[in-house]
Amino acid sequence: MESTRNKLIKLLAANQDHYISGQLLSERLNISRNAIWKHMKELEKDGYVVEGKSKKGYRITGFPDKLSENTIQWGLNTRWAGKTIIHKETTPSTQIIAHQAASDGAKHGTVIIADQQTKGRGRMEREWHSAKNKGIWLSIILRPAILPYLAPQLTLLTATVMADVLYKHAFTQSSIKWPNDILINNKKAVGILTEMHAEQDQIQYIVIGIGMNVNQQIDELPEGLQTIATSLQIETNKNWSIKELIQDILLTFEDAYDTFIEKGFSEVKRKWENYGFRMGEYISIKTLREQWGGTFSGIAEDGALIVKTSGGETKKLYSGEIEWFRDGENDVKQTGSETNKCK
Ligand code: BT5
Repeated sequence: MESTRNKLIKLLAANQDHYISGQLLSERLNISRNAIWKHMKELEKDGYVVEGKSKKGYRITGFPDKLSENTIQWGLNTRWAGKTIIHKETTPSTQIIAHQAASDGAKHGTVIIADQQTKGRGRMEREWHSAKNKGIWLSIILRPAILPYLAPQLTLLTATVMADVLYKHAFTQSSIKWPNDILINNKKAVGILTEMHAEQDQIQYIVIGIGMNVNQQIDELPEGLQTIATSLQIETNKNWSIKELIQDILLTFEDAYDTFIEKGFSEVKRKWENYGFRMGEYISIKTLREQWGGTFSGIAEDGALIVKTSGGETKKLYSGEIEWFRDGENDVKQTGSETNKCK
């Protein structure tokens, strides 16, 4: 059931340019006029500027910049993504809260967002740097009716969603580096972490974590990241609205997810391959046992990377060290790993 606050926010958002009477609000929401007044006071606490005039009613004239459940839901036109939002100013990791909420029964589409993470994590417990108010640190809880082995497809789907959002904001050069990094100008701007809880071949829930660097200046990134990471601010020299980007991500995600559930993986695969970093090029691969190379020719249904060797053999890669960057271009080697670490 949608909360009264959500309904109120929707009504106010749809009537931004005129007053809406307390009477009408109380009839629509089925609560007293005094209760409406109390909700307005709560919105003011969040930083909204509420104009209340006797005989005319209420109108919102000022919108806060900071993140909260209300500010994100204001103007969020999704059907299910982000209908419940848990916002924290600071938390070790939104993934931890999401797992807890999901095991307590949180609904499909519940979103956890933090201004700052003190123990943001990447795959294999790698660290994810998540400075206060500088980026998007969020987790989405999903309850898809798909088989657990298909879960990696949701990581790939999320990567295409993030690439689409960037493309829409004129980052036409962004690419997806297998399996889950989004690059702008060859530097990582977004990371994705998928964690799953499954029992007896049934997914209980999946948590998709998205980290996106937004408003960091270069010297606000840790030294070790300055040559390999970037942010929207670094790329464009302007400040971005984190709230609007979150809304955009949730809306784009919802559309892509619904299409995926309805029509399957083919659209995700097409999009992913379109954005794929070094697609069609020669890549060099090093595993514990051997070193080999071939042409990166696409992704498989199970999320594996497909490589065609010069001998004409097609191989699937799930983990191993890949030399993505040519000599001199960027002196980092990056490690690919199992496409999904499932809990
Ligand atoms: C990832 O892991 O890229 C997944 C990152 C997921 C972060 C989100 S934020 C919300 C949610 N809550 C969490 O606690 N996590 C998720 P991986 O592919 O393992 O990459 C980790 C590596 O990326 C690190 O070892 C660094 O080299 C690099 N890195 C760390 N912080 C970064 C940042 N802010 N921007 C770019 N690269 C970063």
